[in-house]
Amino acid sequence: MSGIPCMLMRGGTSKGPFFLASDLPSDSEARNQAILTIMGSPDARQIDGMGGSHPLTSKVAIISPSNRDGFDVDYLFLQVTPETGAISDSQNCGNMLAAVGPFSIERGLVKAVSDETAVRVFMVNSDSRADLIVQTPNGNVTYDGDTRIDGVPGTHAPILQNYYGTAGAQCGALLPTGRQIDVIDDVECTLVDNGMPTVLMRAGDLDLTGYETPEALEANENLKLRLESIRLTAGKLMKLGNVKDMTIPKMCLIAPPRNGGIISTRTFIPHRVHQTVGVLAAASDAAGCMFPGGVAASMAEFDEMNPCRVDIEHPTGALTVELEWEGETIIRTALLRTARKIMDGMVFL
Ligand code: NQM
Repeated sequence: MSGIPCMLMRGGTSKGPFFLASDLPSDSEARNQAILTIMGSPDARQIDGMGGSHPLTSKVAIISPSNRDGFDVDYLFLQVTPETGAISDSQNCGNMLAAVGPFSIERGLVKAVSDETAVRVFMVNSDSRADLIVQTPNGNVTYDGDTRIDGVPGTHAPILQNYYGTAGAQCGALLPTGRQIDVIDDVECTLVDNGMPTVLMRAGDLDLTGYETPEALEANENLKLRLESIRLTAGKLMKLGNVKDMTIPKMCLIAPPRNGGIISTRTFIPHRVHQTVGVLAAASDAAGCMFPGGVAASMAEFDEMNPCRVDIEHPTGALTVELEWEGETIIRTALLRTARKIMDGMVFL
């Protein structure tokens, strides 16, 4: 039996197999069936496949040369839910995106030009653009460097991400309902989409501190039921339709910052709790916190000298996001990630 070429990569705080689209079946049903076999789903332990038994390690990236003007590659992200085997393309993933740069160079889709190489990515899931700067000393990708990101041990080469067109990418507007606050099931929420549809809620309004561990939050069955009810209504208000089987919107509990950031977060993605925070989720959190009439207004703390460069605190540190506003909307979101090639070889069905 012949295998399928596959590179296992860590992108930011996520991990998963990367494929060239041309190495997978072109029919999407056959492709999804192959992906389930490769990941080992449906099965919570994903014991018979490459999946890591958690949404953050049950992710797949599919890359192809881009036919679009001004882009090098197209990036399709698929989220596999380990236990159910649901495969969703409704969300994007900014963590996996970090590894799209080095993968595209390693597979020869983009030629390394100098010590740094730009990779212009069309993000299929959100119909938007990201430019990545990859370290390529002497024309070769390096993963070694001094950059540390919270949630990943050690240091690695930096990958700069610049996102364009994320405001309203999935919901049509940065504030999909046109309001800074919506009340759902008696809980005040700010519904925001700066690349990841997100529902911001004050942890205190749900009788929490907002500093609980992901494990404690996941063990709170009553909370999970309340959040799912809010999420289903929010999905409709955010023009996403019935989100029952979708991994968006993300549910973010906020609390006052404790370590110099603008806000502290705990994010349900949407049923497990993130050990850190998603990249585009952080971009959405940052944007949502800046609305003077939003749920974060009473607790967000900004650096007056640099109000658009903010740290989003999460369970294991913080993620720095820079937002460039033009009037009422955001035209560029920037942040730093790292990535690593873990394995390159063949995967068997
Ligand atoms: O928000 C997890 C992750 C993500 C998504 C999730 C992500 C993003 O951390 O851009 O990166 O929210 O499902 O990989």
